[in-house]
Amino acid sequence: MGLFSKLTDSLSKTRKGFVEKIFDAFTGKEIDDDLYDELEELLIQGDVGVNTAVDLVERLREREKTDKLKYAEQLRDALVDEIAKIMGDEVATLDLSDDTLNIILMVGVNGVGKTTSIGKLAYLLKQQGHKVILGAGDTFRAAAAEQLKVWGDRVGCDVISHQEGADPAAVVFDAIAAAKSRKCDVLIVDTAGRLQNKSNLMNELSKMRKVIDREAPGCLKEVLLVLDATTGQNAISQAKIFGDATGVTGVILTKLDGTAKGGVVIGIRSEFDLPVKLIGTGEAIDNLEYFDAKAFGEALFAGEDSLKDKVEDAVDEIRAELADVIEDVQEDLETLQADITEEVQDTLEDLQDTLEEVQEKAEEAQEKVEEKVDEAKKRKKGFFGWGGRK
Ligand SMILES: Nc1nc2c(ncn2[C@@H]2O[C@H](COP(=O)(O)OP(=O)(O)OP(=O)(O)O)[C@@H](O)[C@H]2O)c(=O)[nH]1
Ligand SMILES: [Mg+2]
Repeated sequence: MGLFSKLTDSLSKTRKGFVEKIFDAFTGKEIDDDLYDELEELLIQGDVGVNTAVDLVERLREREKTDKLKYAEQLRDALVDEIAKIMGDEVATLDLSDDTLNIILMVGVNGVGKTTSIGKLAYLLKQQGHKVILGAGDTFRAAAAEQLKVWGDRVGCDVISHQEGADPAAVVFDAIAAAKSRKCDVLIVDTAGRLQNKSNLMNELSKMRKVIDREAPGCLKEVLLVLDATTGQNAISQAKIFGDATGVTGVILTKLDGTAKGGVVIGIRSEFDLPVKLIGTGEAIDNLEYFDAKAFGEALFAGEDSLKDKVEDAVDEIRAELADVIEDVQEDLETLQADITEEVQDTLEDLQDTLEEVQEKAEEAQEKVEEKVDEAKKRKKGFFGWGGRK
């Protein structure tokens, strides 16, 4: 299955729950304030965020005026356009350098998919030729390091870990040393998603950053905020909190496969300066992709036809119907022709029969006449022979 179809597949819930609802609202209606209200409501429900929903409706009201739109279906095409403008058309990349160690820090609240995404990212980078090592910076949760080791085994890369409850900054210190001595060019560090409170979490993250700045200056290339798409609006508020406090450079949006809330990508894109760099589309090792805005937009609206497509489809349908009618008429004509030919043939045959009969009758009559003539001749002969003239 190609990348595009895999993405299309994983966005099927969003398409059904969000895109189709919006497009249904546009069917067979006139453009009026009620339609705009309904659309705004649906966009908010689809988790694009209130500001983005309001912004999109504003853009559409403008488009209605400038493009002189009349029908709801035309507005729908304009919506697809405007969303594409928000999404842009670049394909995300990670900001990695060829000459230094590249450190990637994964942050985000518990359960969003940090550890899983590290495993998948390690696999992706290994495929691209990088030598990857992992640091188990989540020392808060008992099974966290074990979970990362399972991923390390699966991908085939080393994992540096300490005991549960150890200082994560010390893990980072050791992981940097190991990365250098083992000549790895990428170190991905896992972090805890849950601590006693938010300020503890933020302090711990900044302590880890300090160690990186001291031990490997300039090597922290990405701080990736992992957000769970299924949480919709929560993901957007987490982006606000983490983005301000931890110097986040980009977002990994996970679990897009299991949610109808894929519209959240549009919200993150339009409301923050944060690029969505990677998206998680399943639990398997290869279910992580660089975010391709255009492919995402196309996959989101895959199967949803524009007004132009609809007109073209209708014309095609009429053409096909006409062709059917012509074919039927042709068939009827052929049958008619065959019927007539058969009838003419029958009539000809009948005529022939009649002719033959007439002929027979004529022959019979002839024979009879001849017989009569013969008889008469004989009688005449007898008459003269019997006492006739001497
Ligand atoms: N369907 C789906 N599930 C995912 C995806 N990414 C992660 N998960 C699942 O989400 C659950 C939590 O993932 P983890 O990687 O443990 O999350 P975490 O952020 O490390 O959680 P903590 O360590 O508790 O902070 C696991 O069951 C993963 O399999 C995804 O893209 N799609
Ligand atoms: Mg984890």
